[in-house]
Amino acid sequence: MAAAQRMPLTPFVDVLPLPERLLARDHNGRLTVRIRTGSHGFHRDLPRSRVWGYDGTLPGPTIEAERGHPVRVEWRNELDGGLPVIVTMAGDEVDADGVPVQCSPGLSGGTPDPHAAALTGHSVVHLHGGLTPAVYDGWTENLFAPGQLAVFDYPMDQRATLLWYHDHVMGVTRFDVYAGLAGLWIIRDQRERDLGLPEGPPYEVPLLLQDRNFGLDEGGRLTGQLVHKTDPGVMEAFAPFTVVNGKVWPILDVQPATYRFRVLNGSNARTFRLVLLRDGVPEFDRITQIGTDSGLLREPVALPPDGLVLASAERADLLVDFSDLQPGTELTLYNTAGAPFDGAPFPAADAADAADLDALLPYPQVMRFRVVPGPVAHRPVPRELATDFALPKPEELDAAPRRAIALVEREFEDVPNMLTMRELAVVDDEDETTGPLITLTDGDHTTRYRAVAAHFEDTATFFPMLGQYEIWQLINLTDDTHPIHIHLDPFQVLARRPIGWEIPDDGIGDLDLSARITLGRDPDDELDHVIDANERGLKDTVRVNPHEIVEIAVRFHAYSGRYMYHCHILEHEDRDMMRPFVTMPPELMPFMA
Ligand SMILES: [Cu+2]
Repeated sequence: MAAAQRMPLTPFVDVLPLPERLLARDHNGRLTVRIRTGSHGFHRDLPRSRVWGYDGTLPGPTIEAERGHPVRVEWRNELDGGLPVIVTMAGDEVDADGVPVQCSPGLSGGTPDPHAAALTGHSVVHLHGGLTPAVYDGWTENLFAPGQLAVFDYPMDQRATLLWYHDHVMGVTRFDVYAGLAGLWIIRDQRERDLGLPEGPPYEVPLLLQDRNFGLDEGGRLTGQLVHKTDPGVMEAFAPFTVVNGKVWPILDVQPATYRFRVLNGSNARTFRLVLLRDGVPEFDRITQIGTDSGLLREPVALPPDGLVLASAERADLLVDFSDLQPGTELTLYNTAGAPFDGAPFPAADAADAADLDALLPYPQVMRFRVVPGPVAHRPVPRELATDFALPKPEELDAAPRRAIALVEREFEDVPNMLTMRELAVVDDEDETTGPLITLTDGDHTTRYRAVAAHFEDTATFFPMLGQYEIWQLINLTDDTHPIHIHLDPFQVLARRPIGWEIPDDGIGDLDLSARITLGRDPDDELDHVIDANERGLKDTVRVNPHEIVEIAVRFHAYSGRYMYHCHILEHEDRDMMRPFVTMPPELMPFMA
């Protein structure tokens, strides 16, 4: 483990900003959001940064809506000027001192990517987690240029939860979101009010976690220029500075009360594993998780012993009790997840020492809470939360179509790796043995598959029928964790199953894939492959760890059309880890060719 570096910016000096709230009910459900170039201060000691933001701000305004009350948003693209991010690939993975270049600011000898510099601000907005008709879902190729607008209708016929809206442009989502195009969207409903959960300030606080990097001037001083830097060995940008609601390492004054934190990991690629320390000791007992991606869990749960893991796009609804603490008490939130994240554990008690340059985690600090004088307001945690969902019944799963998807990384010499989702079709004919095959062996039983789709533009092969449960098997044949997101309806995690796999040399071609997969634990595999208690809710993004098959049950119910599913590591999504699927009403299925 390489030693920690000195922090180039003073931590915990900027107050945590709270994004502007845009309450749909105050505008009769009709909102206008201008997508604009803006100027943003990431830290007290940094020059201001040029950004792209919704309403020109970073994060964008938090839109708050009510279940059952539709919201119409006029998204006006008023961007001007080029992409406010310098995109570069450094020449080497480490600098002259042996420090990984992604742990440092500046370009590390890389040249600015001219194609990224030439981007002029085409946009399309996706409401992540929204039950949205296909025409308003933000199809990745349906762009609107500066000067154009899109009017999207969001029915809001879904459970209360924290969603987020962000850019989704084909091939460049990683740059547009990094430039600032992300904002929160909260849906509220009567169930949450009946439970007496905090709503709005001061006790409900959104926390949008991201990582960012900045340029250096000739004198080696930080500029505010946003830099998206990769290197020849790591295709994702893992930036050294953790930003919460747009500020690097902020501080929040809290009263001795119970707070509700709505946490989103909005990073391009970095996974967070959050640990709260007081005087160097983990403080898990004061944290209760009540909700996940698609709203309330059935019952409150404690955090996993190593900390709260959130991969890109995952959310957590937390109650944190500060009511017993004296004014002046400080608690610091740390991240212990190395990058690229592979699920490897890290003891929570060591969180303050989690800095690890080799794991591209130079500064584990996230933010600080400081207790200030105020009325003591302890709020009990409700024992029962959601009552509106259950696991699918066995008979519903017996009839469920099963779909298999292999996650595959194809390596190239001179361009970034290509990550694809290989949709697999069962090969029924025992005599069919020519060409590449994928075999999945479970004890005495072997299923043979062939890859039938690899790239986003390949023909759609998934046609889920509305109202019917499906089981999707996500098979990870890479060494990293991938957060897989499915648009439209949420899903439930049925199983995490350890696997071993072998891919022969040259086994990963363009559409071709040869692999031998065996259910059961690989001898070198140290992951526990459990479903965490906080994953037993309705999810829209699930982590698929190395050496693992994740099985989910999903049922699309309301809207027909062409949607997407993809890895939410934006560098993967943009390098082809995304595929379409088409939901269809049952009565149309007989007419599908
Ligand atoms: Cu991925």
